Amino acid sequence: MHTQVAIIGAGPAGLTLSRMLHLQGVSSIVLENRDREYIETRTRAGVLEQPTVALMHELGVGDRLSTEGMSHNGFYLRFDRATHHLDFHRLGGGHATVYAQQELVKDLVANRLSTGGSLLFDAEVTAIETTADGARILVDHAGTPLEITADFVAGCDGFHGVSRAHIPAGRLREHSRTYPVAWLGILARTAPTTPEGMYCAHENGLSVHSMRGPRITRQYLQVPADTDLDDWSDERIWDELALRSASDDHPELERGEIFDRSVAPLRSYVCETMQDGRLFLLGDAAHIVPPTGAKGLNLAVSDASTLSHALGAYFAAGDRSFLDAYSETCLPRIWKAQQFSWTLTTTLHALSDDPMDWQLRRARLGRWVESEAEQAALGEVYLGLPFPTRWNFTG
Ligand code: RFL
Ligand code: PHB
Repeated sequence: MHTQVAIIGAGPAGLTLSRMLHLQGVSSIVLENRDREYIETRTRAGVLEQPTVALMHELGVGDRLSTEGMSHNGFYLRFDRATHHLDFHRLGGGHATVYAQQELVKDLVANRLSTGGSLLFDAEVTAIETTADGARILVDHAGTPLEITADFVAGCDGFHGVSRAHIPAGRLREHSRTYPVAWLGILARTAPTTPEGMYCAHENGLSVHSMRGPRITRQYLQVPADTDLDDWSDERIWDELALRSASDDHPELERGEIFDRSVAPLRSYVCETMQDGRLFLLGDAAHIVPPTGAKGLNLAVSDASTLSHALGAYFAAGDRSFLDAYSETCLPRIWKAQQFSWTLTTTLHALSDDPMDWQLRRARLGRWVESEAEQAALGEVYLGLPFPTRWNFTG
């Protein structure tokens, strides 16, 4: 089987890339080692930047996003028992949209299948071989070996995928930071705590109060990195969420049935370079941000935008310059998102017992709520910096 671009992984990066290539007349095959139901129900991100939403509309996958996505002007911050709204829309225009990652994945999968896309589930890539003018991919397709040849390979297989290891160690510069904390995330049947998402900084640690609809909330607790979910009963989760979000200006947190729970580590990681010959890395395969600030999925989509543009230029006019510049085009935006996530992470989490650290964090939080200049700067990144390059899909 031959294709112009073999895409490893059907997450937001791989599926978005496949759709964009299709619109540019470039063929691709998406290889996903999980089944369709698994990737369409995996609970993960929820906040989409403005450029991500705009792109999804251009790609013809914005219908449900328009009707079911919740458009937010900013977010709430709560500390010292007081609630503050950071209204980024008022300061600079734009909105963030709350829409579950698995819903976006469903929309992209449905679109690719209905437009003749080649998407193989239960297809685990076991080996990648690249030469100067192509690539060979070995796949275990539900127990049957399969070989695919391609002009290019897009490694969209997440942080634990196989494609990053294909770049020779000597060419790879890795930057990594792990945090001593994780996020315990739940989905619960309750009304949203605040009309838009909220971060609460408390001496016990961060709590985050987001939503997935008028009666479904997504909430997170900072917990130690080695947390065992079995140690967290529903009552303990609600007690801790209530304690960390207690305020003098809002009623106590509503409790309800918890129907999904997980623990995710916090990590910052970037690998430079993001390419080697015919192989390109996108999304979590190349970089990870801690979830504070909600940048991961959006970075994956931004990389897909940059690579589809570069591949489009190559296949349309034989111009390799955008492909050659892929890493250096992506990395400045990735580092700005890393910096933003790191600032939010270190300001909102309790990462030390030193009282001076808390005073420094409070001072920064104080500036964020009192200064419109600080809010405008935060808002620019939260709502989404422009994508580095973009194919014009409208015309
Ligand atoms: P994905 O989504 O991990 O997809 C990779 C896919 O590759 C497949 N795969 C393979 N397929 C074939 N052969 C192999 N050998 C393979 N190895 C792996 C996997 O099965 C998978 O389907 O990567 P992608 O596309 O780069 O997307 C990245 C995002 O998923 C991730 O950054 C976000 O979920 C991060 N994130 C958030 N991002 C946001 O933008 N906004 C948020 O609000 C937000 N909240 C979050 C988050 C991540 C979280 N967790 C669970 C880490 C909240 C949390 C709690
Ligand atoms: C979410 O709604 O899942 C969410 C909200 C804020 C974050 C991360 C995730 O920082």
